[in-house]
Amino acid sequence: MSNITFTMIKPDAVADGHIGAIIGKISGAGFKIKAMKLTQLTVSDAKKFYEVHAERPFYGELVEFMSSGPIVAAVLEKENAVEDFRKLIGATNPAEAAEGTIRKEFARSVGENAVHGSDSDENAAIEASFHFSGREIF
Ligand code: 3AN
Repeated sequence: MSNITFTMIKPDAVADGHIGAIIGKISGAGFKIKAMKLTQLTVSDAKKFYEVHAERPFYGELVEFMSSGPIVAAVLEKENAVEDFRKLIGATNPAEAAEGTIRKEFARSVGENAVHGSDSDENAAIEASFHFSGREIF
């Protein structure tokens, strides 16, 4: 599982009509789609998914935002997937994201920042199984 990462196209980017453009960038960068669905997190799903941030001041806002509308969840495969995907999405704050990155192009703000990308191989596996059963990953 070390060549996979997990992503979500967040409610801001879905509402802004960027699903197609973001998937195009992901595919163009050489990631293979192993699983994908349009879904919506409940408040309790979002709390659980972002549990590591429970003590951060923005946790409540993050949970509210991430459960506010549909998202696209996906599992992606590529050599060095976690690191390469984080490069493709850019810095958490779009104002600091490099030119050409997904967040630079599509994010609204540091909180509503268009896409999620796993931060480790271990979390990629945990996050993928949070959203997909074995038979939904190809
Ligand atoms: P990243 O998504 O770049 O790994 P994390 O793990 O530090 O960033 O933060 C997780 C999510 O929490 C971010 N994607 C963003 O939606 C939200 N977030 C991070 N920092 C802030 C902040 N200062 N204010 C509001 N929301 C934030």
